[in-house]
Amino acid sequence: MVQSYKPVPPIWCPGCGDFSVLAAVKRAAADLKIPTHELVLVGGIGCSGSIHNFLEINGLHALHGRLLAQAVGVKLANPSLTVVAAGGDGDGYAIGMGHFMHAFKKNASILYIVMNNETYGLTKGQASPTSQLGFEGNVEPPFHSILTALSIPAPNFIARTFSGDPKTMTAILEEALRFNREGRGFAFVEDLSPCVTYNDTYKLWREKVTDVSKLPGYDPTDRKAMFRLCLEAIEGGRIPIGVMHRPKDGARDGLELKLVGEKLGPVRTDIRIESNLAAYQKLISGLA
Ligand SMILES: Cc1ncc(C[n+]2csc(CCOP(=O)(O)OP(=O)(O)O)c2C)c(N)n1
Ligand code: SF4
Ligand SMILES: [Mg+2]
Repeated sequence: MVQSYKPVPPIWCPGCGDFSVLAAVKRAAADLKIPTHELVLVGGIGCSGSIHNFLEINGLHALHGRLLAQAVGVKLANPSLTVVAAGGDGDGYAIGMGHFMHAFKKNASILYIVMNNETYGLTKGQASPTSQLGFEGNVEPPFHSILTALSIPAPNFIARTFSGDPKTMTAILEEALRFNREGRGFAFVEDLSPCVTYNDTYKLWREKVTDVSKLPGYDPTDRKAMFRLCLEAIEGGRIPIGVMHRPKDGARDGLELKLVGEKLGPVRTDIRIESNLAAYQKLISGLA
């Protein structure tokens, strides 16, 4: 008998920014008509990382900071799947930083959503890599994921959304998922997702977010110009949001196409002994 796991109601605090991400992921998957059995969500560790428990899809709870490695593995095992990795700023930019950097370079066609609340929500509000100076005694300047993403010259899709604007977030997630489903590579979307319990930034962020597409000189195909535009916005005390990079050539450059090709991938490979005996015997005799 096949049994299906039923999603449970979210355990997040009322008003948590992660609710908008949940709604936008649901809406985007429905709009793109992605069958639920073809959608896999790999969650990180943190409040945000429990998102897959609230969706009727295939979910995997990764180790802290290791969700990208596992999501890339899922994609390579079966490239026909739509794979989303989702976690927090602590998960992605602290313990997971090594995987974060390499994900841009590897360029597997997966979507990575980071719910950035500038704190470790689950462990009760300590400073994270994106925390502002002074937050919980933090003496380090905040890490800027968008500037880092833009500094890696790879054909990725890069964007930032705000939980206070779920409609735009849905449109951006749809574009990111289409990008992945066309085999064009890695899509990174950071959502500004306030933690209403330990770092309620809704009011401040609403005042500070700046849609980059409205800035003079906006061109998301021009990496250098976008870096300058975002850096200037940050230095001017603004928080840039919107699509920051979109490769113009439409190349199908996903890692899975280079390593697995158009085939269905290892999970669909016939590994029965009787199917592979001749090849195995040939291999062994070659070693003798
Ligand atoms: C290896 C390991 N180290 C530390 C922890 C403790 N821990 C659990 S969640 C978390 C950080 C959560 O912050 P974030 O990723 O920003 O997610 P949020 O709860 O804010 O959504 C930490 C440090 C852990 N679970 N595993
Ligand atoms: S502690 Fe913060 S991040 Fe966690 S569910 Fe509550 S509001 Fe959301
Ligand atoms: Mg966090």
